[in-house]
Amino acid sequence: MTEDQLFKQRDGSEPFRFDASVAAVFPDMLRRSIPGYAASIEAIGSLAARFVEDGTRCYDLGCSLGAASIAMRQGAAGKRAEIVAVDNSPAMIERCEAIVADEMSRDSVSQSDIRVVLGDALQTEIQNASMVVLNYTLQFLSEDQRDSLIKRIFEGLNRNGLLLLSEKVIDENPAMETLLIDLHHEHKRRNHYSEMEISRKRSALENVLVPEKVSDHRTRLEAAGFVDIAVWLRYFNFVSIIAIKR
Ligand code: GEK
Repeated sequence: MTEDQLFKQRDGSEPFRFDASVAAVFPDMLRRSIPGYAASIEAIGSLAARFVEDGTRCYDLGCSLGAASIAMRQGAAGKRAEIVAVDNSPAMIERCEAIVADEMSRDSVSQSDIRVVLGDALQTEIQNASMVVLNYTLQFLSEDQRDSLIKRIFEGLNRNGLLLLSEKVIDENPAMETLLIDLHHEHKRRNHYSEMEISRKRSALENVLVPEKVSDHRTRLEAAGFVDIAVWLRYFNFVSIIAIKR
């Protein structure tokens, strides 16, 4: 795994983009930056085993290097579904294609294929879906785009289909928000990011990653039609939510 040293060089004045340098260090970046990331991938596998149905599609929107798609494929082993992995970053998709091809050649037990697509999640047609994953992707869209994507996901899900939505959030309580940010930064320092790297990345992500409150996510999911909604993971200011279409 190549070590993420991006913000040792970059000063954070340029907005964060998912370019080739980010794609090259991405697994290390997520592992050291997002508390609970590994748990989210593990749960995606377990949820796929329960929710993926034969003859349906699964979507991984903002798939990056395909970790969630591979977890879905492994979890859904024995089912024949099509997993559609979409990302609008050419650098991510180029690497994702190679990783997915390798996974499919090594694991021939699973009968589900992963189709890797360079494209915008907002333009992706969602149909006959038993499971949709938005693992830390919605936070990069504008508010209007978030509303319309969640509505389209609801419409494209089959009855009893599952949406998994993971996000960075802000706390309702400003004092707790300060504490949670501080705990997150401490987590990053423990994972060998320096104070300078943390602060530069924070600047680069300003207005690029815009977190909302858990209650905003719940309101949006309910407005789209979801009734059964639960936060299943929270680690500092990172949450993962599951919602089932009834
Ligand atoms: C994982 N889910 O490893 N359409 C498609 N992709 C997009 C869009 C869009 N409109 N906007 C952003 N992206 C992954 C991790 S990373 C999370 C997801 C992070 C893509 C973007 O190119 C990037 O690859 C991904 O969403 C977000 O489980 O870096 O914090």
